[in-house]
Amino acid sequence: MKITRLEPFILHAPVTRGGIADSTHSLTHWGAPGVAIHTDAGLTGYGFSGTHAHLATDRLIADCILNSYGPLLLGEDPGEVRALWEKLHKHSPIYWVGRSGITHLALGAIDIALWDLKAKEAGLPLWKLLGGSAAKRVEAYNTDGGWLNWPLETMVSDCKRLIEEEGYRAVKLKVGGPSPNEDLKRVEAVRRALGPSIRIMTDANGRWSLPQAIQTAGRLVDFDVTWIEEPIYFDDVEGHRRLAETIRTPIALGEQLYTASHFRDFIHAGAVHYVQPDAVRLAGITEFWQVAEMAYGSSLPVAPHVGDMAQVHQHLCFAHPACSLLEYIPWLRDWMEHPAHIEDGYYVAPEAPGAGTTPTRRALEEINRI
Ligand code: 0YR
Ligand code: MG
Repeated sequence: MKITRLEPFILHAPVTRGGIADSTHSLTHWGAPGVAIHTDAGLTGYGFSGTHAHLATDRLIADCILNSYGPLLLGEDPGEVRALWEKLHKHSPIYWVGRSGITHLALGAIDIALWDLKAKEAGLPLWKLLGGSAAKRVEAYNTDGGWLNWPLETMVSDCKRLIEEEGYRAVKLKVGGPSPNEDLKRVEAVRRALGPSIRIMTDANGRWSLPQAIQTAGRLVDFDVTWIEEPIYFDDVEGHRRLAETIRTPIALGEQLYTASHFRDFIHAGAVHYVQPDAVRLAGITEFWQVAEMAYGSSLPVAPHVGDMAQVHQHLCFAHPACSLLEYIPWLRDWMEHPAHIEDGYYVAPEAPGAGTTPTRRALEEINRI
């Protein structure tokens, strides 16, 4: 099989209730700039990144896919995905201008499309190609009830609905708002409404300084939260190490880290407990696997961030032993051929061949903003 053509696309899907916010980001749409990789066998692989749907920037990613990496892929055998990853990752004219950021997101989308092709060629869902089992339990925790711009009553009733009507046993709440007391009041209100056996994750999206985090994250232990995510600035290894030594609540992070070596620094420093790689910010499934292996070897659980809205990560969780808990956010549901499916709080192993990344025809024809 040979690669004959690359065809970029840009999907912009509306988020819940027209707009969500955490302490650092606010957005109206989720972006999925990506690529269809066509072959002479008639099979097409799809892969995409995850963005805040900024059209000019998504076009840079699509352009990088097509014009920077594209010529390196034409005529190649897509089945040689690891060799192609090495070739693309180490192509010096590209990494000269970016070993992270736009070039890395572009490479991630390509890598995912190549794995999608490989699984489709094998006629298997990706998790099976990677050696996973459908009998594995992959629990979903839901992030879509806890946004910082929801009034307290809305957040409490959304979380109650997710637990009582939709069957989740774990939800994530955003913190890091202007008032630490308000943050704590919101977490306390949800804990009181949900009872002691539901798991609550908290996420400050990198907002606090170290002393703020020591003070506010230090008090989350009163509400038995599972973790505090990105308490301080994303890249600060030493700050997270000091915080981990100081507070009792475990630390989760990784959604903003671009490279496996950055994860190694956090892991070796003892600055992270729940490791949260995202295949669409790392350079794809290939680099995700490197991080998951590292975490597993360090006895750390991997709870991926879902910049792909879990379409790919569900496969990786059914396949990798470090992953048994996976975020869920529903924003790409309507634009995917086989949207991720959760029953009674657990992901159901997808049966369709591929990586779960095939957009619907309607998405490609009507939502495509290229
Ligand atoms: C905005 N999950 C997150 C929103 C989410 C963000 O980017 O999607 O809060 O990515 O932190 O853990
Ligand atoms: Mg987060």
